[in-house]
Amino acid sequence: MTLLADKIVCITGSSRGIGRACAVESAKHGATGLTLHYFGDEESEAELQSLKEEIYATSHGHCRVVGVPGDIADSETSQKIVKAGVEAFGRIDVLVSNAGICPFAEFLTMPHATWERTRQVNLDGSFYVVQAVANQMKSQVPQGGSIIGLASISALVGGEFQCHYTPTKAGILSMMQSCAIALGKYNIRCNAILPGTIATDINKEDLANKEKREYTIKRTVLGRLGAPDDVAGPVVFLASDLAKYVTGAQLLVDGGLFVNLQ
Ligand code: RM4
Repeated sequence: MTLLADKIVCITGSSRGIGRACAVESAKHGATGLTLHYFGDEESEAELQSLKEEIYATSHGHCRVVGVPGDIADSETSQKIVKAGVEAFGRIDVLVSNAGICPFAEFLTMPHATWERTRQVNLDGSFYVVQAVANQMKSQVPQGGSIIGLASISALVGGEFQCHYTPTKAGILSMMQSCAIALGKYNIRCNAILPGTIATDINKEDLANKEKREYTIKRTVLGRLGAPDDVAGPVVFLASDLAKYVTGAQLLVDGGLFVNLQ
């Protein structure tokens, strides 16, 4: 499996969940360098260390990893990510802008801080890292690369306790559409992945509600919640040269959750 042979891949929010699965799948597909952003607290530090070991084992030492801790909502973090990646590998071929949060909350009583933090991490953070990496992809030789924004089914539909979250996912989808136009001339492709309900830390508490869980599974045509590696495969496809003529596109990865009206 070498869809990403000799590619340098950068992933934000990589220490767990979908980001982690994308890192492992990229190594499996022959990536030689991974620039892995993670939050940097004690928990994510330990996760990153175990991920490094997993990637070393998976790639038989073929894939090198550079970890970059930091709050993605801080634009400095994106500068650090690009600097570390270029110093280690000389270039960035793929960006998976994945870091995100979803603190489920009731709308009318939601503190403004919850809205602000969710917007800062999910949307501002995506903007900062996409812009920083795109500038690198424009200046490197050969020029270009593939940028994948992790939007969501929630870019297309609402959620009662996600009034602060769904606008950020719609924003990421829209950003990829406009960036595709702005960056095509530099051979940079920009696409959005729209995961459905993927069982990870982000929704563990929400899906602990038996009724909500059963409703979601029943509505999902393929009859199960998604797993992180269900998303990693489509990400590797969009990152690879198999998708060399794909830009400005959106790909639902939701087991049929979106279409299943009746
Ligand atoms: C996704 C989608 C899922 C939810 C997670 C937290 O974008 O909204 O349904 O469980 O976010």
